[in-house]
Amino acid sequence: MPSIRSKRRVLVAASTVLALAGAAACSSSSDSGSSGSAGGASGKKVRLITGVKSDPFYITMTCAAKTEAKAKGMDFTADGSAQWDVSVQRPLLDSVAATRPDGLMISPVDTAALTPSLKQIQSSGTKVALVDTTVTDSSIGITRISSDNEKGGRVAADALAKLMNEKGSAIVISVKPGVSTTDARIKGFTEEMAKYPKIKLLPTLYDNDLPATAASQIQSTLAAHPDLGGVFAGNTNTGQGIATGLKQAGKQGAVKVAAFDAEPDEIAALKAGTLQVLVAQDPAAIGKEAVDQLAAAFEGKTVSKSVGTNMVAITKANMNEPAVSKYFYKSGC
Ligand code: T6T
Repeated sequence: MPSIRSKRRVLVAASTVLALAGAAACSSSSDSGSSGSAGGASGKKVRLITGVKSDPFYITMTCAAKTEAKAKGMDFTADGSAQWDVSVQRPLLDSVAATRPDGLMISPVDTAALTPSLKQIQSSGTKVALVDTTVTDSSIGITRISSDNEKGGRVAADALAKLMNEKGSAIVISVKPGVSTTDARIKGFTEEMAKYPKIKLLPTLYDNDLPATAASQIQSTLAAHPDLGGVFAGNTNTGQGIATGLKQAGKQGAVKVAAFDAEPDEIAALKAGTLQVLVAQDPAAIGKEAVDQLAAAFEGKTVSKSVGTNMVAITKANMNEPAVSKYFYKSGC
C-alpha cells in the first residue's frame, strides 16, 4: 500500500487506502498547567469519561488507554454516558469530580454545556485531557487529542462526489449541533462539496445518535427526493442507521454513502456494498496519547497542547489489507 505519511497532508494512494496522516503534536507547551507532583505517573488516579459507553469508537479508545495506563502504573478506570446527552454525562462528570482524581480524560458531548464543571475540576488541581471532542473554552484541557475532523469531512465529500459522478442530490445526516467533531466534519464536507456545482446538497438532518432515527430519515428523504444519489453519515450510529434504511428501501448500492468511523456494523455494511467509503479514525491512538500526555504532565515534562491522530479512508477494495483493517474498531478489549 503506497502511502507516504507527511504532516498535514491528505495523501491519495491511487487504488488503495487514502491515508490522512495526523497532524503531529503541535503547539507544545512547556507548562503542563502545574509542575508535576512527586512520583510521576505511577499511582496517579486517572478517570476516563467517554461520549457513549457502548460505542465501539470509545470502546477501542478505552481499551488502548487502559493498556497504556497499566503500563505506567496508573490507577485507571473508565465510564461513559449511556447516550449522547448532556443530562446523562453531567452527573457522571460530577461524581468523578467529587473523587478529585489526578487526571481526567473526557469526551464532552457538548462544546459548552459542561464547561463550568470542567473549569471547577481543573481549578481543583485535576489535569484534564480532552479526547476526541472538545469544548469552545480554550482554557479547558492541558491537552486535546483528536482526528482532523474537518479534513476527514473534505475527504468524504471528494470520495462521495466521485461515486456520484459529480451530479445529483446529496444529504448529510449527523448526531446533533454543538458536537465539536461532527460539526467540524460537516463544515469540511459542506465546503468541499461546494466545489461540485452539479451536486445539490439538501439541508442537514440530525438523528441524536439514534440509528433508528437515521433509518427513517433516509427513507423520508428518498421519498421526497427520488434523485438522491449520496449521503454523508457523520458517525457510527448514523452510518449504521442509514445502511439499515437504505436496505429497507431496497436502495442499497444505488444511493452512495460515505460514513465516518469503522465499527463492526459499518464494516459489515461496507462488505455488503450498502456503504461505499468509511473514514476511519484511530481511537486507540487517541486513548494512548492522552494517557502519555497526562503522564508527561505528572512528571513535569513538556505537554503537547494538541495532538492530531490518523484517519484512513476504507473501501471494499482495500479493507482486507492488514495496514487498513488494523483501523477497524472493536466491540470489546
Ligand atoms: O465519530 C465518533 C466520535 O469521533 C464522535 O465524536 C462521536 O461519534 C463517534 O463516537 C462514533 O459514534
